[in-house]
Parts: sequence; C-alpha cells; structure tokens
Amino acid sequence: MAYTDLREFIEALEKHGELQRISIEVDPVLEITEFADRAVKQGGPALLFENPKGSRVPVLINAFASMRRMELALEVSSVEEIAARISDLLQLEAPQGLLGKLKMLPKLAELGSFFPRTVSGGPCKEVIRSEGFSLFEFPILHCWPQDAGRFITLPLVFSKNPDTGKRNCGMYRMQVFDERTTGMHWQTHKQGAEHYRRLLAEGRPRMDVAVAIGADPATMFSAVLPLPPDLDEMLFAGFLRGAPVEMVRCETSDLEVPAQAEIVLEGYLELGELRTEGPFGDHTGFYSLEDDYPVFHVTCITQRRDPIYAATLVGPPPMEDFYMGKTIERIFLPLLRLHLPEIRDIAMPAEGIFHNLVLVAIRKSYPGHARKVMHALWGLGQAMFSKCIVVVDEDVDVQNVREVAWKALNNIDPQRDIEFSLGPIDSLDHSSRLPNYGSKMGVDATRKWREEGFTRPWPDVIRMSPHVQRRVDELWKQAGLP
Ligand SMILES: Cc1cc2nc3c(=O)[nH]c(=O)nc-3n(C[C@H](O)[C@H](O)[C@H](O)COP(=O)(O)O)c2cc1C
Ligand SMILES: [Mn+2]
Repeated sequence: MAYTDLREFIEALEKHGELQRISIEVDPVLEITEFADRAVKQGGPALLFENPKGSRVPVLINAFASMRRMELALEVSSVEEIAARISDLLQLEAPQGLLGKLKMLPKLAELGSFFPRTVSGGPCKEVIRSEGFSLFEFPILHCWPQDAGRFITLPLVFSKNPDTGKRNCGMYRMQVFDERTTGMHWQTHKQGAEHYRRLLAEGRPRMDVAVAIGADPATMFSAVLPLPPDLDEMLFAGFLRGAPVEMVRCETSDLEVPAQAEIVLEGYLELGELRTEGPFGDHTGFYSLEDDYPVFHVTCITQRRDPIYAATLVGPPPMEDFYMGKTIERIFLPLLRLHLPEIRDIAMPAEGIFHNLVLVAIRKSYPGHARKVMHALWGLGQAMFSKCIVVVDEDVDVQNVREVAWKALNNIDPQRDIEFSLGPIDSLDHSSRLPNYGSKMGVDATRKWREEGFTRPWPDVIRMSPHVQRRVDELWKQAGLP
C-alpha cells in the first residue's frame, strides 16, 4: 500500500528502526547540519528534530540517506525491483488474438491507474494564508558557514510549459531573502528555467510557480528524476507508488500541487527580475559561488495545521543525495538501454558527485564503439553533464571502482584513447572555462582491436585454472589454514 503522505513514511522509518527523534533544542543554523552530516557518514538513521530553535515546526532530514531507506521510501526490498518493473513495461508486446488482448487489459488498467488525480481539497489546505505569514516561521536550514543565508533544500517546484500546458516538477533549492521572497535556483538546463525562458520570450510579465515541501516519499523523490521534458513527474510518482498522486488546485494560480503536502508556497516570478543567489555549500563538496537567479515572490502559504518541514543536507560526499542518485542510476538503466542496448551496466561513484565520473561497461561490437557510447551519453538528457566517462568491456564490474581503475589504467594509451569534447557543463562546476560551458573527457578503456589499428597481441587477465582451485579448496583445510 502506497504511503499517503510524509507522516506514514515517518512511521514506517520508525517501525524499521530507521528514524531517531530528537527532542532537545537544536539550531537550524549550522547545528542540524553537523548532526545530519555525522549521521549520514556513520550510516546512522533519519533524524526528526522535534524542537528546532526558533520554530514550532519539526524538521525531518536524511529520510532517504541510505539504500535501505530508499527501499522503504519506494516500498521495495531492492531498487532493482523498480528497474525490473520498468523493463517489463518496455517489453509490452502487441497482443496476439482476442485472448492476448484480454490478457493485456489488467496491465493497461494498471498503467491507467498511475495518472495523477485531481481532488477538490486535502490536508495541505488546512490553513490558508495570503497575508500575515513569514517564511521564518519554518525551521529553514542555514547549512554551512559560508552560505548566504537560509535555504529551502528539498522543495518540489511546480511550473507549466506555456507551449504545451504540461506540468513540470523539479527540485531546485531556494534561498530565503526575506519573509516572503526567495531565490529560484533552477539551472539553465532544467525545465523550470526553460518554461521561464519561453514566457520571457513571449513578453509575459509573470510566471506562476508553486512549491510543495514534504509529501509521500515517491512524490518527493520524483522531483529529482532526470525525466524527458514534458513527462510529468507526478505520473512517474504514480508509477513508483502504484497509486495516483492526488493533486489539488492552488488558491492563486491554476497550478496543482500534491494535496497531501505538508506545506505549499504559492507565488510568482517577475520575468526579468534577477537577484544574487548563493554562495551555498553544495553537492560538489565545495561552495557554489554567487550568481544571478530569478526571484520567487510568495503570495500565499497553504499548509497542514501541524506541518513537518522536510529538508536535506548536501556537502562533501557521500550525503543523502548520493543515495537518491544511486537509485536513479539503478532504475534508469533499463530506460538507458532502450537507446543504448550495448550498455551492460553503469556506475557513478560517490566521489564523482553523479556526473563527474561515469563508468560504463559495454558489449563492444564494432570499431570505435566506446566513443559512440560516450557521444550518445553526452547527447542524452542530463547525462550531458558527464565530465569524465570511462568505457570498459562487459567483463569489468563497474560497481567495483578498484577493478575499473586496475583494468582501465592498464588498457589505455592515453594519447590514443582519450576523447575530448566541448559542450554544456553543469552549472555547479567551478572549474570550467565559462559558466555552463566547457570540456568533457571520455576514456576508451576497452580492449583495442585490430580494426582500430591495434596490431600487437592483447594479453589475458591472469586467472587460476578452476581444477587447481577446487583441489586447493580441499587441501586448504588439510594444510591447517583457516
Ligand atoms: C537535494 C537536491 C537539490 C537540488 N538542487 C538543485 C538546484 O538548486 N538547481 C537545479 O537546477 N537542480 C537541482 N537539483 C537537481 C534537479 O532536481 C534535477 O536535475 C532534476 O532532474 C531537475 O528536474 P527537471 O528536469 O524537471 O528540471 C537538486 C537535486 C537534489 C537531489
Ligand atoms: Mn522534468
């Protein structure tokens, strides 16, 4: 049964020993960070601060900060189950005959049940205020010492594509400027920024935006997913939950937000209005520097009577976002293989902060195949950000970084096997020559072929003969070894 809301998820975390309630007073300015950082690095539980300094609203943090908690969030015993469900869906075959068609019906009905459902009300409307509110009522974190202020770190930002009318939901941090104004840190490649650009080009004065904070875990997680433009994150959330997300109309715009949300901020952006945002201690483990971003004016807050404020902390890896990223890596593999079936597996080690280091194992079939895969990834959605792609043969386990390093470094002639490319770069990259633009590197660490101009013999990896291994299995104990 899908979790209805954040509370049911918190109960589940607690039941499985994955949540620690903290009743002492802790300051959302820096102190919660130090708790959350230590907890995630020690493999500790999610934390629910019941008495944050300066607010009556509790703070939940690290709710997704381990694979076990990701499994609880998505109600699976392994996130591979979701990958398998996606593979299944993709293998829908044209039904044969009437019987085949009848057999398809349950599957189609299931698909139909994932679409979000509009409802007329919900808990996020228990308290509605269009005046007399302040964002400072909420225990919004000041995460790191050099941060420019308090940042909303786990917001679900809703906007609409003006051309297609399709909804988007992305997670973009929001710096609190004052009681009713924040930054809107959607980077230039993201869907919110695209909607903004289109409205600006049309000469429209304003853009409606709504932000939900705290919802059922699948809905929250879906805001992070690198879905294609115009594919509704709420539909994907419905697929993940196995039940539709209930959406309710905003008070001040025709956007919809999850009815079960804890807190909803409704408002608008004045198109063309920009303000300095940052610095902010970021995913990369470095501060992202200040830059100009749009300004979000909050006109109305709707919320539960007793809301819970959901937050996350990013910083030197691994943090909570690593486990979200790992889950994305696992569940998107079948979708990636739809375009690139030669990909056997893919891994993004924590130290590479998602896209700085992408390890790919392929079944190599023709000369130059590794380079084709690099360019395909650089051309595929948010995989465009991949800074260093290492392509290995399918016998290399890319989940084992040490094996990749060992084999890849043996296999390369650097001058021959490194491919440089220019293109878009993640906005958080502090090293690129220009913001959002710079170079990427692909390393072809596959075994080189004669057809690729390599005429020397290629050695085998050293392996003991199986029969000797079996014999030594027997002799081992006799030799008195443990
Ligand atoms: C905790 C967290 C914070 C994030 N903050 C931002 C952000 O401030 N700006 C941004 O553009 N992307 C941010 N992201 C990444 C986006 O959420 C992600 O790229 C998402 O796929 C964007 O959705 P979209 O394609 O619908 O725009 C963040 C991700 C996480 C997990
Ligand atoms: Mn999207």
